[in-house]
Amino acid sequence: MTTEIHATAAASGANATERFRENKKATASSSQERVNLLASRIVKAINDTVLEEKVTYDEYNAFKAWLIEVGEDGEWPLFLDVWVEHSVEQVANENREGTKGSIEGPYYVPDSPRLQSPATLPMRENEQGTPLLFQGRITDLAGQPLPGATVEIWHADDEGFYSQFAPGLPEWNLRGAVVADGNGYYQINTMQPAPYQIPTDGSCGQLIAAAGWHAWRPAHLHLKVSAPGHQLITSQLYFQGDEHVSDDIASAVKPELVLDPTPRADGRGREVTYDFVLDPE
Ligand code: MBD
Ligand code: FE
Repeated sequence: MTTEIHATAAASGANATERFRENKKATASSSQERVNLLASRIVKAINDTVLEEKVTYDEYNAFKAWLIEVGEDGEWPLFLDVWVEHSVEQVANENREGTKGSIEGPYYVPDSPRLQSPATLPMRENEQGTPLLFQGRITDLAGQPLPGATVEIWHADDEGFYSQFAPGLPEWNLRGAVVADGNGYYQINTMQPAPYQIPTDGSCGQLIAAAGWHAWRPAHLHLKVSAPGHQLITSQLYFQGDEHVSDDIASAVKPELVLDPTPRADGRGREVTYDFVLDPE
């Protein structure tokens, strides 16, 4: 069992690293002045911590060993997305007027199957969990519908596993790009995701245990919503009643992003309506 879990964490880290390299190839280059500013501030923050907290050689060497392991485990995407991305997202979206954004996290895969609304996400015949009908409207800031808008959605299964980052799942399980109808409405049939626990046997898990933190993110749907002439928004939605909504290890919950699904009239799981509002380009 331990080996199985270890293999999962390692594979997940390696996949996330590989994905990042593929997706984010074309990064803008910063000026020498900007690199100097940012690198100097980060190095200074570390040195200030060492001096103020009187860090010992034992602690310095433990830190060095841990950093080496993060790389070996392929957990840099996980570490950065859990502990740093939320601030980057806050800065990036501070002037948005429409739907609130949230972090992308390490498990996005582009080019998922394109589906016309109303859609059912690819899932196994015996997919476990509570069915969820997720629906709503995509409009501009003035409330005008945006026909042809697309809702890209990806999320964990009922056990907290993401396809392509855990073994044994079909390639596009619980991933899809759903095209809204002519009135900007989308309807997505999926399965309620489970809360997500960060792999406990990798270097991030070690840090969490050593610091006495917890490893949980609340259950969440990941989304990228777009429409021609409008800014793409990357966001996440959560579920009321989940204890980790107020205690997300990735600090990525905002009150506007918490859903409260209701039981469906036909008794088949739950449903919830959430409208997206996109800022102009
Ligand atoms: C996730 O599913 C996630 O969304 C983030 C941000 C980090 C780790 C796992
Ligand atoms: Fe996630």
